Parts: sequence; C-alpha cells; structure tokens
Amino acid sequence: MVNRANPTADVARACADLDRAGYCILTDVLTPDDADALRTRVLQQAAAERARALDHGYPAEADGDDVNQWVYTLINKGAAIRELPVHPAAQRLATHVLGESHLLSSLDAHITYPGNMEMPLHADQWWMPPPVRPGEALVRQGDLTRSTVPTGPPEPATTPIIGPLILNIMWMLTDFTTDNGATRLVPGSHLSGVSPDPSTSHAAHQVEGPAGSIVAWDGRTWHASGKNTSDGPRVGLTTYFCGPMIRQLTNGVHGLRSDVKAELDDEYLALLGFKPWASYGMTDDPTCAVAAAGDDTVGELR
Ligand SMILES: O=C(O)CCC(=O)C(=O)O
Repeated sequence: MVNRANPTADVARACADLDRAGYCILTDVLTPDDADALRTRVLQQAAAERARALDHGYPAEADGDDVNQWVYTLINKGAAIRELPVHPAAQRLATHVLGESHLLSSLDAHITYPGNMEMPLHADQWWMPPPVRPGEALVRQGDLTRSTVPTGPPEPATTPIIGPLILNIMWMLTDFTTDNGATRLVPGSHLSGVSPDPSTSHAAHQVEGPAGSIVAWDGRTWHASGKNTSDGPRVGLTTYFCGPMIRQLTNGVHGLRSDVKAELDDEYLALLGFKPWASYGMTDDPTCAVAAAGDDTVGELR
C-alpha cells in the first residue's frame, strides 16, 4: 500500500507526491480573498443556470444524481476564473506531469450539495487502450466504453503501463472536508494500469484542505467525489489538462465565445487548442500560431 500524499506548500514536494502517490495536495495557492471571490462567482453562475434550467448534473459517473451540479465551460464565465489555467502553480504541475506542450481540456466547477450521491471511483484516462504484448488480443480504440475497460486491484502492475495523459487540478473554493464531499483518491492506483472494478470497494484517502488549496491527480489515479452530509455546498473548480494530441473534454476552439477570444493572447489560445501541434489541429498552415477558422481559409477555387 502506497503512503498517502501529505499537504504541502512546496510545489517540488507536490510534484514528487504526484509521481509517488498519483496525486498531491498543494496549500496556500490562492489567497482567502481570491478564493472567496471565485467561490462567489461560481455559486452565482451555478444558481443562475439552475434557476433557468440550464444546469447539468454529473454525467455517466453517478447516474441518477440530480443534486450535484457541474458548471461547464467556465472559460466564458468570468475573467478571474480564466487566470487559473495559467496560474504558475497549475502550469508547473501540468508541465511536470504532461511536459511543455499541453492543452487545457476543460475548465468546470464541480459542486457537491448536501443530499448528493457518492460518485463511483474511476480513472480519468479510462479511454486509453491498454498496452498488449505482440500477438495478444488488443482493444480497438473506437470500441472502448467505460464498461469494457480492464479492471483490477490498485497495486503496481507487473507489465508495462501507459504514462499520464491527463492532469486534473481541483481548486478548493470552499474548505474540502470529509463531511462536505471532499475528493477521495486511492494512493498508488496510478501505477496499476487498470480501472477500479465497480463491484469492489477500495480504501481511499479523502483529501481535506482549506479553501485556496489544490488537489491534483494524474489521469490514471482512481478517484471520485464524496457524499456531502454537511449543511453547505462543496465548491471545486477543475483545470483539467491533457497532452497535445488528446481530444479535449470541452471543445476549446468551438466552445470559446468570440468576445472572450478577443481578450486572449496567442499563448492562451494555444492552451485552448488553437495552435497546431506537429501539424495536428491545423486548418491551412501547420506552422501558424493560431489556426484560421474555416470561413477565413481558402474554399473551392476554379
Ligand atoms: O468532484 C470531485 O471531487 C471529483 C471529480 C471527478 O471525479 C472528476 O473530475 O473526474
């Protein structure tokens, strides 16, 4: 059994915990005032979306949970929120796990409310076909579904496994406690090469921390939100990163509002997927800083 990660304010120690335990807890990243302002913005947005029936629950992972709320595509929903993906701590962790080139895969809020359901444990990069030896039956990429992924125990694999393709960074905008549904993670499960069997229970570390902290996990680490038995919401905001050749969770190019795009520089647009990587993602020029939209490219000529 791998030891759990301990809270630290030292980014280098957090990176070491990501390698060893598959997750880290980084404290004192946001000031209390900044965490307050972000929480107020997220809760205001969440309430307004729910009041207009524009809200979303947890897809796939906790069918039937109509209590919790995920607020999607926060890139369009507040200037202060847009600072989080490029915060030096987030970029340091993302570069450590994914390398210099990486994309913002999504920017969402995960709000657990009292009376919710506990989410089942899962790994974020469940969709990665497992490596096989030559001649062994392989799983074709397009045939993978959540219910057909290989499952097993959280112990280190004895055969080669795939590296991390995702880094999920959850910003605690309220205190995270065992009572309010703090994220549960299984230490060391990132090295198992499998997903958890939903019919088996596993010991997990429910990560507590004060507002303004980060809990971040490798895409292979088993995790889930907890049950909220408190009397208030748990507000988490995720900056979810992926490798440059991976499909993003939120379509960063199509989903960006044009008024927000006008405020962002080329570097930020690259993080959202506008810049081709090794030609992938190009439209008319594989070497450009920002790929041209279809309407701005050459069409049928005669
Ligand atoms: O909200 C949480 O604590 C966990 C979220 C989660 O499981 C996910 O983002 O995949």
